[in-house]
Amino acid sequence: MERTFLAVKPDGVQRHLIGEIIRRYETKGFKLVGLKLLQPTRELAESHYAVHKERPFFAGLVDFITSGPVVAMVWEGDGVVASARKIIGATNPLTAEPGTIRGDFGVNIGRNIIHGSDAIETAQTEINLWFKPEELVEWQPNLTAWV
Ligand code: 3AN
Repeated sequence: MERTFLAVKPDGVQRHLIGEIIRRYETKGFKLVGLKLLQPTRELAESHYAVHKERPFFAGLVDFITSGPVVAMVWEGDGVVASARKIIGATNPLTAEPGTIRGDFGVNIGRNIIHGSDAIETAQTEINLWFKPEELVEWQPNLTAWV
């Protein structure tokens, strides 16, 4: 089953958007299989954003992502990588469509609330970087047991 890595960035945590963001993926129908709050080390942040290391915003990006707690998540479902990106919206919150997370809550490209893997292979790399195998939970809902 396809999986993606999502992270509520320090701005999203500090603006109390954790619940709102989780709600969007839960109600869409994806399954949460990994979840933790952590303050990333510089080593983790530099590995995560390694593709951007030559970009002028790299140092600021690493400073920002390590500045406070982040909610790291793994979500599972058919087509979850592309769908999660659609729910997030464009990189620049000013051009992100209303109805997307960035379109609804952000104004600043350097403070764009949430990260989502951009491809299936990237998702696998990011999941392995942020989570140990034993931190991911395989589970099936038992919808008849609770009603
Ligand atoms: P996305 O998060 O939409 O995949 P990327 O991968 O192009 O966007 O960029 C990774 C992160 O780098 C963005 N989420 C944003 O926080 C930051 N970033 C991208 N472009 C800029 C920029 N021009 N100035 C500052 N930060 C940027």
